[in-house]
Amino acid sequence: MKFIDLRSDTVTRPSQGMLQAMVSAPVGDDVFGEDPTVNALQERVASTFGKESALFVPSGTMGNELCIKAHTQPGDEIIVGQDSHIFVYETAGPSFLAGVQMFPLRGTRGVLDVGEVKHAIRPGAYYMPKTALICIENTHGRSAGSVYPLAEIKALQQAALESGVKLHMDGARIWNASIASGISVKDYAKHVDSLSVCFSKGLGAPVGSIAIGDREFIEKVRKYRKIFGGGMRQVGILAAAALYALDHNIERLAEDHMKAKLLADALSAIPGFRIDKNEVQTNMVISDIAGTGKTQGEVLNMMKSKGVLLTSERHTSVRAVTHLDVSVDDVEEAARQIQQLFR
Ligand code: TLP
Repeated sequence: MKFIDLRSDTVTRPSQGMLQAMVSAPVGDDVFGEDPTVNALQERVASTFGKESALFVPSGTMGNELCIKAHTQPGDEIIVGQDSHIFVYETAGPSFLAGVQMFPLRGTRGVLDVGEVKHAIRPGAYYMPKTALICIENTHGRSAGSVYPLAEIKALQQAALESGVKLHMDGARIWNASIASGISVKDYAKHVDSLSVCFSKGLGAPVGSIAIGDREFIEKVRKYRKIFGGGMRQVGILAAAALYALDHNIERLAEDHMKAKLLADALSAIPGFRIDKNEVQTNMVISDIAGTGKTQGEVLNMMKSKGVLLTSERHTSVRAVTHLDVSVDDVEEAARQIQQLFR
């Protein structure tokens, strides 16, 4: 059976063009800083984001965790969204790897309330943890890929500056945010101290993320990357895939966003499915299926039996993510199959 795989935009396979770029990439030992393709990628990304420096890393999780480690000291506190990837899906990495405590704030569609953040920043008493960092996520995965408004980021930057706290953006899907909002990645980056962004999500590369910040910060990240075991050797073959993705796969994200809207319209017409269509701003659709009277597992299995793969989200929802390996026809077919199941 051919599956229409909507579990994540991480499931894409490198295209022929991307594979070609990978096999013909000049490479060298990147732990010595001698891989020309990695160096080209890092320079290009730093310049695109308007920052001094960038460092290629194996995964989005490592990008976030390295930035957290480099911004903090053990015993510090970091403010995170309670629905953020860092808080929910990185298996307490900040506590495990950086020895920091996380202070989760509720947020609305992943957007932290600036007043709450200000209250959460510790006053600097010796008997309290030091607030070192605020982390935000753009787009926000658990809110179906909704975009973090620039005005909110600016307000957080201001609050962070006033308190001597750093601001980090988990920009795993920053290009989806940029295409949807029309705001350049440079304009997002201007208001944060560091970012971790991924080539292995909507951009369709098989592996790879990059940490971005000022030179001194990235030198710290480089040291911790070695400690965390993320120093790689002739990794230009992966950087080549990332460069190819930057050249070919950014503008087309608009098509993924269109496919998500199409799917949201179709699924929201199904009795028992509830979708917050305001959330559907990029390439994800989260449907609350409690109204079908079936469990998440039952719904996912029913869909799978019809060749459509989704994932679970929270307790009673399922998530679909559009990407470059599912066509408009595939998405229409998936919608048809799901509609038939629940008619
Ligand atoms: N997210 C995955 C799952 O882990 C949930 C997905 O399918 O969406 N930040 C954000 C916002 C992410 O969504 C992800 C991956 C990461 C970081 C981590 O990236 P990787 O998987 O490369 O470590």
